[in-house]
Amino acid sequence: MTKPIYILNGPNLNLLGQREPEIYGYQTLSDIENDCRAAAKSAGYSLEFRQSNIEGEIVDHIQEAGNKGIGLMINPAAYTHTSVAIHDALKGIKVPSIEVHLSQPAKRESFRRRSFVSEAVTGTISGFGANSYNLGLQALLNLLKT
Ligand code: CA2
Repeated sequence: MTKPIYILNGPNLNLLGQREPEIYGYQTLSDIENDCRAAAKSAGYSLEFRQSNIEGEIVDHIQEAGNKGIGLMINPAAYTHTSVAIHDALKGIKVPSIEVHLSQPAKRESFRRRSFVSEAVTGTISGFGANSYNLGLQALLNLLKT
C-alpha cells in the first residue's frame, strides 16, 4: 500500500476562520483539510492531517512522517520563528518537505522574518491564504513524481 502524505499544522491554527480573518481568511482548518484530502485522493495518496499546539507533539509527528510517510507539508505557525527542535526534526527526515504559510510573514512584523524551518525543508509557499495549501500540495505531488 502507498504511504500517506502528512500535513502538519502548528499552534492556534485550530482557530482558523474564527478570528483575524483579515489576515488568515474565512476558511476553517477543516475546510482546508477537506480540500487537501480530495486533491491527495485524486492523485492516489491517502492523507494524515494533524494539528497540535504542542511543540514536542509536532516533533513526534515529523518523525512519524519520516518513518511512515511519503512526503510532508507543514505550517509550523508561530514555531516557524522559534523552534530549533522542529528545524532539527525536519533535517532528520529523508522524505520531501514543504513549508506553507497562509500569510506572507516577510511582509509582517520583523520577528516573523526569521524562519528556522525554511533552512530544513525542500521549499516554501506563503502568502496565498488557504490556497497556499493547495499550491504546496501540488508542489509536493510534483516532487513525488520525480
Ligand atoms: O501565515 C501563516 O500561516 C502563519 O504560519 C500563521 C501563524 C503565524 O504565527 C506565522 O507567523 C504565519 C499564526 C497562526 C495563528 O492562527 C490563528 C488563526 C485564527 C485566529 C488566531 C490565530
